[in-house]
Amino acid sequence: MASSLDAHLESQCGNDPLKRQVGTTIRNLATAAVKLRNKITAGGEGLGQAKGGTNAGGDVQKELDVVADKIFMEAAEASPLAFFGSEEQDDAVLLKPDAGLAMAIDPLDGSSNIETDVTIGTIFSILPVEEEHRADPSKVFRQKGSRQLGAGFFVYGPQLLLVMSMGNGTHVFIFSPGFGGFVELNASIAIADKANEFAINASNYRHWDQPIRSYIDDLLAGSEGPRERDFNMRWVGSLVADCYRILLRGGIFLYPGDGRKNYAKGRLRLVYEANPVAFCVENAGGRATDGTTPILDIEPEGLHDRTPLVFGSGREVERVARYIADPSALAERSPLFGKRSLFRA
Ligand code: FBP
Repeated sequence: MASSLDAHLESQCGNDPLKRQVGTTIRNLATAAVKLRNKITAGGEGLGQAKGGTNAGGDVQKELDVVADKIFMEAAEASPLAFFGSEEQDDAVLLKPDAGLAMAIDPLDGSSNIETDVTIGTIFSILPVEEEHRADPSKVFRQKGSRQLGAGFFVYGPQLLLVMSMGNGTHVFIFSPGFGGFVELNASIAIADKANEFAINASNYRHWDQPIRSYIDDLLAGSEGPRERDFNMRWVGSLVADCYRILLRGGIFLYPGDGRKNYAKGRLRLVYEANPVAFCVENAGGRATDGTTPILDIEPEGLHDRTPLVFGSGREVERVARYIADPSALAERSPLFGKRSLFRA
C-alpha cells in the first residue's frame, strides 16, 4: 500500500527537532489545503470576483485569494512558526516569537484562472529563523532559497496533489478521500533532461529581449530550424500546473523579464513562487534560473521581490543561459535562418 504523507514525514524528519517542526507545519498545510479544496469544489458565487483591493504586488485581490489567505494563516498560527509572509499581505506577520521557522506562501496561485475552473494552487516555502532575524525581522525573508528546509505546492485540479521536498528528492502525494488523507503517488520524481515542450506567455513576444525571442524562434522553427526537431507548447497560466506537468514529462517554463512597465524582473515572486518551485525542480534533477543565475543562489531584496524564472529540463535551461550569455553566437547564425524566422524583426 502506498505510504501516507504522515509516514513519509516521519521517515524524513527522524529525531531532528527542527525537521520535526517542518513536518508538523506541512501536515497543518495539508489539512488547510483540503479545507480550501472543499471551498473551491463547493463553488458558489463570487469566488473569482474582485474583492476591491489589491495586494502588495498590485494584483487585484479576488474573493478566493482572501479566503485562501485566511485558511493558511490559521494553519500557520497552529504551526511552530515565528513569521508568516503572504502574497496577500503587505508585511510579514509575527506569530510565535521563539519559534524556529518562518513560512512564505502564495495562498492562491493562478488567480486569473479561478472563475474559468482551470487548475489553481498554493505554493509554500519554509525557512529557518536565526537570532539575527529575531533582532531584525525584515531579514527573515531575505534568505536565499538554498536555505529552505522544506517547500512545495498543492494542485487543485481534477485531483488534489501535494508536490514537496525537504531537500532529499521531490515527492508527490495525492489526497485519497477513502483514506481521508494524502498518500504517496510518486516516491521520487525525476525530470527528464531533454525537453519536447515549452511554456511561455507568447503574447508578450514583442516585449522580450532578443535572446529570449531567438530561443523561442528556434523552438517554433522546429525541424526546419537549428533545433532540427519539433517542440510542442503549453501555457496554463497557473505556475503550479505548468510546473507539475514539467516534473512529470520534462519541458521548460519561461517567464522572462520584459519591456513592459514594472516587468523588468518578470511577473513571478522570488520568495513564495520561484524559490519553492526551484527547490522542488532542482531536487528532481532539473534546473531553475533567472535566465543565467540559479534561483536558489539569489538574495531576495524583500518578501515581494520579483524575478525572471526559467526552469525545467536541465539541458534546455542551460541552453537558454547560452542564448543570453552569448547573443553574438546567434547573430552569426541568423543570416542563414533569417528568412525562416517568422517573427524576428
Ligand atoms: P498569482 O495568480 O498567484 O498572482 O500567480 C501568478 C501567475 O498566475 C502564475 O501562476 C502564472 O504562471 C502567471 O502568473 C501567469 O501570468 P500571465 O497572466 O502573464 O500569463
